[in-house]
Amino acid sequence: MSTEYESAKKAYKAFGTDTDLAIEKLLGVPVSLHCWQGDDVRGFEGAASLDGGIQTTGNYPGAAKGPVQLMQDLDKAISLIPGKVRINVHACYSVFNENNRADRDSLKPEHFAPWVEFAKAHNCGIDFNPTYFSHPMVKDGLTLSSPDENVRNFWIRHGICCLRIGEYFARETGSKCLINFWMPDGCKDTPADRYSCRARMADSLDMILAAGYDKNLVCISLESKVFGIGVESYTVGSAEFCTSFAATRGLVPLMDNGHYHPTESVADKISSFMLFNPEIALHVTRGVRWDSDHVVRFDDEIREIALEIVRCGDLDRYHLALDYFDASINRIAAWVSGTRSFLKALLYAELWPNEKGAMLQENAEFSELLVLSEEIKTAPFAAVWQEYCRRAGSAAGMEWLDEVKKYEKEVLLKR
Ligand code: RNT
Ligand code: ZN
Repeated sequence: MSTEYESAKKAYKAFGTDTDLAIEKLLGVPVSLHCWQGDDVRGFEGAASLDGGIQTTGNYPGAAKGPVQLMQDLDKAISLIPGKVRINVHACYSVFNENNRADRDSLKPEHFAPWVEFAKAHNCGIDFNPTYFSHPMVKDGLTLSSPDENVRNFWIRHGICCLRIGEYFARETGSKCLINFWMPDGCKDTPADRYSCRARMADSLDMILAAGYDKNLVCISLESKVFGIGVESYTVGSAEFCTSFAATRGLVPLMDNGHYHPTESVADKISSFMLFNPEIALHVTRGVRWDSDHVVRFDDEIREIALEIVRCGDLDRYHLALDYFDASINRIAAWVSGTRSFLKALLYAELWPNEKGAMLQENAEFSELLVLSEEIKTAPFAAVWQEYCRRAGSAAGMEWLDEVKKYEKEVLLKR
């Protein structure tokens, strides 16, 4: 333990927080790492381009091609992230051989066996996402809400396949799998009939749920969105749609903080969801103007979200996942930096004198609350972060980037 840490511990104690306790707590919290940062959301099906209202920009060299490279890169990223992780896999990351190719509506657990192997090697759980984009059966921008019964049934079958795959992940890893449904369905221009689309979406989701799933093995979340590129005027799975559907079917609501109007605060929404749901899920990301998927930074928005996470309930009631993709910088650096920034925010939130703050608010001592909120910002956070990294067996400073640069030279640039 460094002398810097010893003095930081004292400084935080003066604010009423215990740094050792904060570190211990955070070391037990898993963050779900999105596999799609490593290959610009391309997947392993040979998709020509990404659609569904999301886009990656940039052509930094070394993007992973195929499962071997992606898992090798993810392995590198995990080795540089301090703390516990899970892996978050999308259905378009199925691994086929010559004999078992299958379309999205007939995917089987065996197509994901290499992911189970990877998770076992890292002693971590797996979360899963049906892939409702980058596929010829997305017709006129619609999947589960399509008026074409062929299209709709195809995607219903896809959803059901994914339930089985999630159960398989949970059985194999011994850890419950979160299956997150996000559908890009929407319209570029003002629709004439919002209601029918939403009714079909609800009916399709109900048909998927009617196939049944083992609640001990999986939980299902529904992710809302306000708009996407090319679907600017209407998104079927809006906040109200997803929140209401999840609440009435016992699903977990998922908020992606890039999926709201820019002045809306996901931090503000967390307490309401936590009041009415046993568990909630988050996609932690960074919205910049029209894009919802920039690399997470240790910024005000993320700190505020982390503070609310810590203040609103036990950390095991949250499913915390990352969701961003940047093809303009080293993809492993993006993975590691974004995850470390989120972990920093969680540590920052654990160190905040939350109880004291709540008491000051209750007593209407707003001057002191303001001063406390400002003073805590300059508390010796770096020393506690360094100690956290040390206990997690990772480098605290920029040393990890040297590893990434070495890997880039030796592996990525040779691809
Ligand atoms: C898109 C959603 C969704 C995707 C991933 C790839 O806006 O955030 O979660 O990013 O499923
Ligand atoms: Zn998301």
